[in-house]
Amino acid sequence: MAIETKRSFCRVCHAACPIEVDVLHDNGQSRVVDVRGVPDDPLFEGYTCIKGRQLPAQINHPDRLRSSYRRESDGHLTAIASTEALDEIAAKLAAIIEQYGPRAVATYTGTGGYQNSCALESARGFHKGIGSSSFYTSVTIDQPAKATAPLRIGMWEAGFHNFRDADVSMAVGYNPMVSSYGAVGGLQGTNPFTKMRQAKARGMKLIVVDPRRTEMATFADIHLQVRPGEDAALLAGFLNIILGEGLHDHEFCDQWVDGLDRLADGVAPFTVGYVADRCGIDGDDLLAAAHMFAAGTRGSVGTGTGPNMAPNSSIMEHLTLAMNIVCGRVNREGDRLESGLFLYPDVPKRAQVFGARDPLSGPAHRMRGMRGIRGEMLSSVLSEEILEPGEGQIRALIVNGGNPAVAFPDQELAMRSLADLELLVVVDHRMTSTAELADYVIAPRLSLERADVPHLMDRWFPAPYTNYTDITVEASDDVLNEWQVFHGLSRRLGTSLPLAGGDLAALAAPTDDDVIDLIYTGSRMPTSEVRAHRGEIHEDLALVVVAADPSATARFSVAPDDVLVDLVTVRAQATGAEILAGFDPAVYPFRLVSRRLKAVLNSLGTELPVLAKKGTTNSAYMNPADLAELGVSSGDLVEIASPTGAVVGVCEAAPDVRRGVVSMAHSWGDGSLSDDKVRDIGTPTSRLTTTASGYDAITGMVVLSAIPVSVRAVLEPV
Ligand SMILES: Nc1nc2c(c(=O)[nH]1)N[C@H]1C(S)=C(S)[C@@H](COP(=O)(O)OP(=O)(O)OC[C@H]3O[C@@H](n4cnc5c(=O)[nH]c(N)nc54)[C@H](O)[C@@H]3O)O[C@H]1N2
Ligand SMILES: Nc1nc2c(c(=O)[nH]1)N[C@H]1C(S)=C(S)[C@@H](COP(=O)(O)OP(=O)(O)OC[C@H]3O[C@@H](n4cnc5c(=O)[nH]c(N)nc54)[C@H](O)[C@@H]3O)O[C@H]1N2
Ligand code: SF4
Ligand SMILES: [Mo]
Repeated sequence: MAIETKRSFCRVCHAACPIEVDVLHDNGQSRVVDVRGVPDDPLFEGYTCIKGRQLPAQINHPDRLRSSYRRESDGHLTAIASTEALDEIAAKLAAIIEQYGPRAVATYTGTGGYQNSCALESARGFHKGIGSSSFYTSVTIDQPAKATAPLRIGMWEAGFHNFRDADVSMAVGYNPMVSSYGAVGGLQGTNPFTKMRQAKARGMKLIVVDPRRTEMATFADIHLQVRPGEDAALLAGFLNIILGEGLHDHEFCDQWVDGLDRLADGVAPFTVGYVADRCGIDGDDLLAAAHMFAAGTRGSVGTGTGPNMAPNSSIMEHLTLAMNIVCGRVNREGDRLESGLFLYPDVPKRAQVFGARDPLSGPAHRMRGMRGIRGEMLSSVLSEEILEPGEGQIRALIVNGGNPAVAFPDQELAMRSLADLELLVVVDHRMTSTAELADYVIAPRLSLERADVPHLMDRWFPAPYTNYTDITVEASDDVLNEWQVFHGLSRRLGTSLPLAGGDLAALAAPTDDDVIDLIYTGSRMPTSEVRAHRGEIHEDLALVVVAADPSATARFSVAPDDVLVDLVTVRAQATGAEILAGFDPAVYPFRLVSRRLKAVLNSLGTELPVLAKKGTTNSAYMNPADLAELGVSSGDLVEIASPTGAVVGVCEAAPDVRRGVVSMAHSWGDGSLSDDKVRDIGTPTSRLTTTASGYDAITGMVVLSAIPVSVRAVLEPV
């Protein structure tokens, strides 16, 4: 028996915290027994969270799926070899492509797939090979306006100001202390509490806009505890103050911005009194926050899932970018960028605008005139693409580390569509509500069984930092890295799987490292060098902004016609909730907002004993005064109803939640569409959401936060 300690990084969420892993070697068998942070890591300084520290429990879990399964005609699942599963799936895909064409084959890469640097790109390559545009990911039910808003307004090649040297930072609806997510230019989840304390110590001012007094808001100089769903009006109000008082960066705007006067006119009706009233905040606080932001010299405003899931998300994101632009919060020549962007091509970062373009340029959906974004189709439309007969109907779906049965909008519709498929393949290590509907389940290698690079954080690390992990422990079961699924299918179908460096399908038996090399071919730092620099900051390789091309003429477009129309539309609403059909303010006085919980990652977590101790239900957190008015106490059941659905939740008094707000995590419960077991498994808030109204005209994003709801006590027993 011997214990070997290895370095790796956690991939439960995107944050990629470096870890030390103890592997016990005993009788030819290897087992992960402990995981800790790495105290001498220069960026994370030992930081990990409770989820990451449960990696041994996850990898060794008795219920973990360790082989592939096939659904038999009597409905039960039989364990089969993965090669047999891939043979049968490939044969079915070939028949579906033959009968309906390649568009009928879709994949959906969810949050689980996203944590593997090889999963997403191999799925994308698989689609290119078979010629199917039906490529879906969780991005389009997360914050799709982040991809489209910069197209509509234009981009600054060198990006907005960073957090590390900001003298003011404004966070609209994100909470990195729990989520590890940070808006671009915001606090990233690499040791967030320490980094926030350091920023405050150097005098940074913080403005937080959130209906909840979040862990982040406790550090704020000004916390605008807004009524949810009115952020577009709020940001228009900020711009009205800034432009009205001439607090913007005149010189920068003269050189780089088109439409400033039109924007000023467009936001003029969003007066302090109007906005304060609509958002339920104090007008003086709004003025103080706008002055505080404008008085800064460095630092930016960024948004998270809260406002991006709320009504009016595209115009909200546009106004956020516009605030940074008019205040000139862009990196100038000679400025240093935070991250090193080592895994992506070495493109010089110039101090100039990349002009606006049509955000609606992706492949067409068959519904509502929607279009995909940057080569991806919209997950908010996937259920309808499955159910709607006719040419292009989706008949086969490969779910790659996702759980649409509880995560997709309109749970009833999502369940019906999953059941309607001719072929559903789920790659997951757990028997999720989605896997329960699958024709085939393929068990994946888990993170410590894969080689990887931190492909998401490479763009977001607040320092030019690289990391890499080998396979920490060899998997002993018949489990596959996600790329092996797509590689195996492509080879059986005889199609290519193009990656940046060549065709993966041309290789008979590639390794994880071969795949990483093919995906990141042409990267700023060659993968061979990345492998040699694990957990290192490269100050000497920091990206420094270069001068604009003297011939650069592109300018930001802050007030195109459609933005002005959007502003008129928002101003005409009494509340953002109006965009949902069936909304009646008298019937639905509350707003249900999304949130993240420390111990779980969307639907992942409570299968692990330590995490289950943190709670087995997604409590409906509400202000104690609201509970008192409803005549309920913590632990009581409440029925929460929106215009299109209802759930039963367990309420919990939370003084940090604004009155009139229900703060509840998503993707809990199961596919049963009932809440008999709500105390044990929670309930999916997706049942309260709809794809039929309120969706964003550009991104198709549906309202997943600031959902208008009624709340009433439920008499037990349920
Ligand atoms: N109402 C409402 N709906 C929402 C949201 C909300 O706030 N409110 N949030 C939205 C957002 S932001 C997102 S991202 C989506 C989430 O939607 P999904 O990504 O579809 O849901 P998850 O529960 O994260 O599913 C991830 C799955 O990956 C599996 N998994 C974990 N590790 C691995 C691995 O290594 N390999 C494989 N193959 N699988 C693995 C897990 O077991 C889990 O079942 O939900 C969206 N839906
Ligand atoms: N521990 C943990 N970490 C996670 C996840 C998890 O489930 N658990 N999920 C991961 C995923 S998939 C994602 S996308 C990221 C998301 O990362 P974040 O965007 O940081 O997500 P949250 O922590 O939910 O923060 C959203 C905040 O928005 C607020 N909010 C809700 N509605 C509104 C609104 O209408 N207006 C305003 N201004 N605020 C509003 C909520 O109160 C909440 O504090 O987190 C990732 N990290
Ligand atoms: S924040 Fe937690 S779950 Fe995410 S990578 Fe770090 S340790 Fe893992
Ligand atoms: Mo997400």
